[in-house]
Amino acid sequence: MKIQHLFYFILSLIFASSTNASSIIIKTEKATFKVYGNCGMCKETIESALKKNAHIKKASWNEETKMISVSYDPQMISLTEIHNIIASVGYDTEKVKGNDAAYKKLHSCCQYDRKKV
Ligand SMILES: [Cu+2]
Repeated sequence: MKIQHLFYFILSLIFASSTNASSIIIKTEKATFKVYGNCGMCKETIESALKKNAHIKKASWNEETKMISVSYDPQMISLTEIHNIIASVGYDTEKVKGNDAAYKKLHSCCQYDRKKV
């Protein structure tokens, strides 16, 4: 009898958690910020680095304005982490300085003018 009770208890737990899970709406947050770069190749490098992350739904960098628009799941990834991904492939964002080694490996046309620190 006790085992049966336990069974129903577990069953109700599973039910409760699954209904809970389905009620969580996946929220997508949007952000736009500056990323320093030059050309279409930069665009490709920046966007493909971001798109490798499953929690970033959209990434689009504008060559003229140097602004990137991202859509992401804020419960899974923070905006700071997004800045860090871009920095890791060699690009400066308005918040995070790009990785120097990665910057040096960029194609010469992609080695945008950096602010002298
Ligand atoms: Cu480039």
